Amino acid sequence: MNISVLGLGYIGLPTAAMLAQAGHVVYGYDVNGALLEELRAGRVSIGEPEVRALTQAAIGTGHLLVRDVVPRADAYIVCVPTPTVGNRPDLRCVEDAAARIAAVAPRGSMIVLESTVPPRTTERLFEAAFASAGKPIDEMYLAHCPERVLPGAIVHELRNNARIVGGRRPEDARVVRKLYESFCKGDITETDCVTAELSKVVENTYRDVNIAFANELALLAEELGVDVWETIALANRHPRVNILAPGPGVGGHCIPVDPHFLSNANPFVTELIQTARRVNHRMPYRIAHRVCEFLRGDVVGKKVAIFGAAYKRDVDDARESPALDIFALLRERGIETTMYDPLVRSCGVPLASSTQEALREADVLVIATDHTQFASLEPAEVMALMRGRAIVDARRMLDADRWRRAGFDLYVLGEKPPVAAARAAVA
Ligand code: SAJ
Repeated sequence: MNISVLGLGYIGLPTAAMLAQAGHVVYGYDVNGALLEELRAGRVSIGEPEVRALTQAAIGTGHLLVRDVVPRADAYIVCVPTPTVGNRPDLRCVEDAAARIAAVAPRGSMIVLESTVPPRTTERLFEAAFASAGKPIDEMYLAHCPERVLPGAIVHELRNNARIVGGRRPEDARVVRKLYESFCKGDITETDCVTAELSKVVENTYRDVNIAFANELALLAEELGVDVWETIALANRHPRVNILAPGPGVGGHCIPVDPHFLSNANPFVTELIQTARRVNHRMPYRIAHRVCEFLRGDVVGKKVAIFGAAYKRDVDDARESPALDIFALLRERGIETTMYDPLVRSCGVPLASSTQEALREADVLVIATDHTQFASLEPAEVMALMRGRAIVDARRMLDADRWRRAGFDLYVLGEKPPVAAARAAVA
């Protein structure tokens, strides 16, 4: 089959490469000309190592071809961003993709929207685009097949995850399912468009609500002097309980965004969803507050080092990262703050180039992201560089006993305080 993939980002590029590997001829299109140039030259600078390898192989075999315009094809797969602006969905990229497809799609072609969208978006936008182009949408096969891959394991999940194909009509789902069967080993379930749209947004909202519950428990457990991590581990031994982990907030381009698609649909019946969002949104404030407690309000001349800019462990992506919020909050309070992340290349704030540079003369170290690399930090080396002895571990990543034995004063989110430890670590 000839397939046009629109949007060559975190989802579109590996999907295009996977389709090419499955034997299709894939045309990759993106509005970012610089990205197209890079790909044309065989350079793949975005994505995880497995994604880069798969893409390079697909370009090498000639099955993945980069195009400046959307070509005619048997199938179109849309993987463009759907952000929120002021908590409201911004669907301009989907509208643009729909117009480009409507201009070229021959009769009988398949159109699949993978981008996460508010319920009822797929049919509404594509029907409008085809009406504007003067083409009957009934002659196309239209479906929403939401992407579900976990950043950090994209290639594996693209190949193995179960998929939902929501067709505009039952036959649309049936036809599109065949395309996905050509590269996806997971179960594929057919449904209608709006159910597929809703189920995707619900998956991410469920996770947001679950994490908010864990975060609320962490703060409550601190008040009660109980360890939330032990409490959650014990509760999760119940066969029907699965509470996620507390942390400094919820980042990434999906989970903090998608619940707004539901609360926008009806603000009056989505109170739980909105509250969960607020609980998670305020976590960076709690972490910044803990830092200020260590500094005892005296911020003049003080320095804080934040380790981790990425929104979660072992990814290079800092979109919506709570670490950036903590950074901004500390800076707003007049505290000199540096940030270090071995994986993130750019995130809108200057990053220190080494652990040494970030830690030198720091009064407080904040662990905002639990990158595997940070596990090898040595207390003695950190102590030799820092001026203070205070650590805020928002991920419970460090071996607290070991660091305390080495002389550090640690605050660990949700941990039972060791003793009413005098927070005298900052000189
Ligand atoms: N987080 C916690 N506690 C946890 C788990 C996560 O605080 O127990 C935080 C992370 O640190 C991170 C944020 O939540 O800041 C989101 O991370 P994540 O790993 O939960 O999710 P994403 O955004 O990387 O990927 C999610 C996935 N959705 C679900 O698991 C339901 C993925 O499968 C989706 O494809 C992806 O969103 C998407 O693109 O929609």
